[in-house]
Amino acid sequence: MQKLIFANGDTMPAFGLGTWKSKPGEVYTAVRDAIKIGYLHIDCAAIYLNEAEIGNALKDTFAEGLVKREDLWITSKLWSNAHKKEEVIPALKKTLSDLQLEYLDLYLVHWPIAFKSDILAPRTGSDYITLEQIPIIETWRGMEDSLKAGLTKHIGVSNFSVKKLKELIALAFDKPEMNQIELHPLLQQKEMYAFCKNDNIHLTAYSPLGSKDRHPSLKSADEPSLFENPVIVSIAAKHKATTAQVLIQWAIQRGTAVIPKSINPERLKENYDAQVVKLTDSDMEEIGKLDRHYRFLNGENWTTNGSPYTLANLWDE
Ligand code: NDP
Ligand code: 1BO
Repeated sequence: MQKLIFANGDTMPAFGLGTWKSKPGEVYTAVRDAIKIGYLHIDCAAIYLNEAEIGNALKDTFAEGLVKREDLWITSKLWSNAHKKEEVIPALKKTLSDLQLEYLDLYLVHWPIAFKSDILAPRTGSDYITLEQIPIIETWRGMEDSLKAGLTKHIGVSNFSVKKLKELIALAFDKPEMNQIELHPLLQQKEMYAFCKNDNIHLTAYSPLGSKDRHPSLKSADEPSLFENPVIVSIAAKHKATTAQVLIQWAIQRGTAVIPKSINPERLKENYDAQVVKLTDSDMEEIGKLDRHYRFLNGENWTTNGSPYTLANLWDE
């Protein structure tokens, strides 16, 4: 399995399991099936509201002796209602308690967007807190404290622009080691990719298959389908692979981590087996031409009903 190497020598399996939208009642089996197949990296988040069930799956898997804690890479994310410095460690401790773990491998600031502490999903402008009121560096000091306390081995961010990364790096004592962002052939983020490569920040590709099970309120009309893209379809046919496998292996061959979500045992195996598909330089070049800066998760949901956030100040583009 391809690995991403961190500055201290720790290695993160490039291929992992996404768990957003995997409901309690589904995610226990999905995580157990995945680990039986060979998955060693699970992507979690407090806001997925399923960490307690993932914790049960991990506990039972460890008890069976299938894998040891140190064999797995577990990521989780700080939700936007705990951005005050003093809220970070309690939020991480809740995640650890739900996951029944002593430590995370990686803890990420989920979005560069803040809400009031009692808000899970903002409805009106007054539910939000601006980044002027709680600057990212304040949240980051809490992340640095959680690293110092040994509650996580690495810290990073998610959905950050190059501009926000630069501002954070300028003030951070401990640099972010990861930016988890939407990445797939229609959104290749080449400037971000080059910046992160140069600054030794790893990238994780989320929604690598186009996130088709998102709630309709998060979908745009006439979304393109990665699965029906003729270039991907034809490369898949050439390799006797599936389109999902080509999408996953494209991310791995780019040197990023990739975390496709599935709760279906056949698709979990299919996605895992993507790692044996080898794309040629010319396949990578053809896919490289598909970029159209198309976001499936475009962030519009954070910008309505009087929110102080806009697409321009979220993505800085
Ligand atoms: P994905 O792009 O992984 O797509 C998931 C969808 O694809 C589901 O409907 C799944 O269905 C289906 N699917 C999975 N495998 C296959 C296959 N081989 N063939 C056909 N369909 C397939 O979407 P996500 O948005 O879930 O992204 C992946 C993960 O990234 C998330 O689960 C989460 O962990 C992370 N993420 C992080 C974000 C962030 O803000 N940091 C934002 C978005 C995602 P089924 O389950 O039935 O197989
Ligand atoms: C609001 C979507 C979060 C997925 O990680």
